Amino acid sequence: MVKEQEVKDAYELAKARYAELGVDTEAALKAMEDFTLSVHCWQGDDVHGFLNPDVDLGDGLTVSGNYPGRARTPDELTGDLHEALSLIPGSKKKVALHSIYAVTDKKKELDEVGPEDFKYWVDWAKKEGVGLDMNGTFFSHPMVKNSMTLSSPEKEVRDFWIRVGKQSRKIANYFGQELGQQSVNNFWIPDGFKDNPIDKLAPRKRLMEALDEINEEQFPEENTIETYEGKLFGTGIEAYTTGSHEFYANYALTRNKLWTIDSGHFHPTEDVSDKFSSFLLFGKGLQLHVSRPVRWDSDHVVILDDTLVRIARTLVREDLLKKTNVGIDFFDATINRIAAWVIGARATQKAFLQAYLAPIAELKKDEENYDFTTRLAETEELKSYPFGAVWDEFCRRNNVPVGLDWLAEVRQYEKDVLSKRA
Ligand code: RNT
Ligand code: ZN
Repeated sequence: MVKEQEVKDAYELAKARYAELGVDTEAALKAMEDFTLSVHCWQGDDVHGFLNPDVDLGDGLTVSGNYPGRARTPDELTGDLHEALSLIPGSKKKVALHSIYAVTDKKKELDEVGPEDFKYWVDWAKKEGVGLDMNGTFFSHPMVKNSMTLSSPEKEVRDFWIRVGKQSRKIANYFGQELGQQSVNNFWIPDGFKDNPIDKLAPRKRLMEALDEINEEQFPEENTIETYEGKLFGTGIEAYTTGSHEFYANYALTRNKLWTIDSGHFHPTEDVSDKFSSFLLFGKGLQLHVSRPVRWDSDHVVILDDTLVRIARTLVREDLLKKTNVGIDFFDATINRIAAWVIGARATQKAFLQAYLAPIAELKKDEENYDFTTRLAETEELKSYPFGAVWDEFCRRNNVPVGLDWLAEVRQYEKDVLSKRA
């Protein structure tokens, strides 16, 4: 066990070191108290959901591994989420759901689930003190025809998915109403072609019209807002993605909605953090899906790597967090799933804390005065400042385990709960 006094002492030393550079660690800790992180529910059950849990995950999504203890019921999933959330510091958290996580009393189709089927989650969220975000589910269902949903040439197929989209908005509105905080409703649809299409325009036109139809009903924005997630490609749709980045950025801009940037959905050499200001100078806001692509959109557990550091730094330095919702999106079934949540969430928070621990105003002045020497010298030196001591103090103040102590708790939970799942 980490000794509390040592954490406090180390923090005092770190505070003094940062103060030399004009950085106020207390201000950074305070900023972290206001930082909201949306934790995706689907890491807990490998994206099975409760509606058709046996349908194979397809449509460009892959979860590998079969680590024991996958959550199979609503109570198992909320139990696991509760355990994970208790090991993640910070007072503002949300949980992101999908249509397939509806808890129904009788068998229902995907396009039939509505607010009444999410009462279970709302009751739980109230108890847990978290907000809820939403995602309509447009995959893993027989109505995905030839890799198409909302852009299908068949009206019957489009109409089915339009109903799914409309219902997802009602559900998100219900979350906002009940929980008193805006529910961000994310739309990702897997549509595309494996091989070169003749007509790239027509499917996009159908997708645009279907989204407009989904958006006909008006809901108060304080309850919910829609956000749209594009992709470069998916397995099985290598040649053409209907919902490309440009498609959704333009859709979001012209409809006054949000654009989702999933860090796994770009070319490996693209710096996603460079897109924030380019969009936000014109657009209403962003939703992030922080993920980790290893060679492709593999959805590895997020770690504190350069990409994540750049994402956090950019949002903090450019003061864009007030227009950006940060969520995580990954699924790894080769490791303990609760550990996966905790590692990914804590890495994301660490990146933001580190971003706050910099003399940002002074660095901006240096830059404006063409003092690129100080800019480089200081940002390099900062990398070895005692950031870890401030992070530990953040955990201590939030009553969550410091350092690796959380792993012992996960191991205990694994022994008491997960290992008993057949
Ligand atoms: C898929 C998208 C999408 C999903 C979740 C399950 O490529 O990233 O966000 O991961 O909706
Ligand atoms: Zn995503």
